[in-house]
Amino acid sequence: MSGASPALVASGPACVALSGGVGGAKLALGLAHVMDPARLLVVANTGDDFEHLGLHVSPDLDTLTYTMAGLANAETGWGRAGETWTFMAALEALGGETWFKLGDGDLATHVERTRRLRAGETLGAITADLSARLGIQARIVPMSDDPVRTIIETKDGESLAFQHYFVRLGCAPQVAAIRFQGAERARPDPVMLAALSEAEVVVICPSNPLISIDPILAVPALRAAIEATSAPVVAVSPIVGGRALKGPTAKMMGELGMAVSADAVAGHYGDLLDGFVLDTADAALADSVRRLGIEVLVADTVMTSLDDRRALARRVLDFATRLGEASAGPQQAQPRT
Ligand code: FO1
Repeated sequence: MSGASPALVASGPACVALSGGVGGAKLALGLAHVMDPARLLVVANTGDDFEHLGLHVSPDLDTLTYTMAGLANAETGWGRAGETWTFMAALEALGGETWFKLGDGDLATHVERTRRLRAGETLGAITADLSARLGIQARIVPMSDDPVRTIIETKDGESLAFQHYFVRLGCAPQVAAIRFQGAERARPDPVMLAALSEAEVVVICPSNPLISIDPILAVPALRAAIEATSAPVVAVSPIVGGRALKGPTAKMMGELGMAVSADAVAGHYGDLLDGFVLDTADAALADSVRRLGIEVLVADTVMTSLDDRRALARRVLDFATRLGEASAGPQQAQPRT
């Protein structure tokens, strides 16, 4: 945003958002449109990352970056719009692995990220530079520069790297457990910890809680910083009317014995939350969420247009700000114990 007053920009991000894939990126874009984007820091899940064809692929970082840059493929929710597939066709002809589709433009991202990682740059530094080159003013930060890999333990005893479960096997295997390999040793970027200490609002975007948000919360110092922040923490339900809008969220929740409902997601995040945003279709669940000690906003959470994203972002920020003011009240806001 040109001409933003130095005080505004220098005061650090007012909002820290946690995001995974498609749903989260949509709200992150909405947030960037309704506030000073220089005060928005989006923490991206990297548990989906994997080595493929000798390349380091970071799907959720790329979905976020492409979405925030207006380059995302709206149909698939991943990769770039207007893609060509010459590389994939040539690879097929050579008998290479083509189950994970890499468009020609998208391939440039993986080649350049891999080159820079091998040259010793951190994932965070590379992400900041690629974002700046795409004109993105909000900050996109990987949850850690250390490797964290989501592993799906299936009911027939297999351990699957996430993309093999999600893409190669099309989420067919029954999930028995989900692990985040390396999370216990992963350190968050200090930029994120500083942002969380200065944040006025923390938003958990409507991403899959199990495979997009849980990996982020599995980074110990990051979860601790969210628990310690005096900023209100608000999550937007990824489940509407008992269904996930996209992806395997509902199937995985069911297989893990969770109720496939918006209030089950609120319970899953538990005492991290000050507020939860339910879709109007789930207004009847408001009391069961309030009984968890979590304030509720009922809103239209299905985002199909950019206006929907902006409208939801504005409502979420207003809701969180009201919670912040309410908790600030006469006594100073107490850091979460
Ligand atoms: N998802 C698919 O279902 N099929 C694909 O071929 C595929 C390729 C792909 C390439 C780059 C990228 O950044 C994402 C890609 N995805 C694909 C989506 C990806 O598996 C998911 O976006 C996340 O890992 C889960 O949100």
